[in-house]
Amino acid sequence: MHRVTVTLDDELMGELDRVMAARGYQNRSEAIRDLARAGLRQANIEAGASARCVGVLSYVYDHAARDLARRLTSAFHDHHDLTVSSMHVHLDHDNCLEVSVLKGPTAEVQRFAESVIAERSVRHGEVVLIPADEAHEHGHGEHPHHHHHQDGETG
Ligand code: NI
Repeated sequence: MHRVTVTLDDELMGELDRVMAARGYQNRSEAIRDLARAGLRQANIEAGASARCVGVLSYVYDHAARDLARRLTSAFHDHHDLTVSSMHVHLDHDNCLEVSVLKGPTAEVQRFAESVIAERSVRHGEVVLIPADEAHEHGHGEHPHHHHHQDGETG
C-alpha cells in the first residue's frame, strides 16, 4: 500500500462525496481506489484502440446473393491497406468461405471486420484480434535482426 496526498478543489470533493453517498461507500480511500481503477480501464481501452493488431476474419456467404460478392470485393479493395491476405474456399454449390488476415490499427481493423460481418447474407462471421506490438513491425530477410522481442519469444 502507498499513501498519496491529493489536492482536490471543493467542487470535485463535493462530487466525490455525492458519488460515495449514492453508491454506499463508507470510506473515501475505497471510493477513490475504485474510481481510479475505472479510469485506468478506460485509459487502457483507449490506448488499445490505437495499438496495432492482426485480425483473422472468417465468414461464409452465398456467392449468388444479389450483388454481395461484388460489394465484398470492393470493400476489400477500399481497405487494401488493412488486408494482408485472403483465402477463398468454394464450400459447396452455393456457399463460399473466406478467411482474411488483416493488419493495422485495432480500431480500424475491428470496424472493417464488423462491417463485413454485418453485410446481409454474410453468415458465421467472426473476427479474432491478436495484439501486435511494434517490435514485430519489420521485414524479415531485409536486414539482420536488430529488433527486440519480448523475453521468451524467438525471432
Ligand atoms: Ni466461392
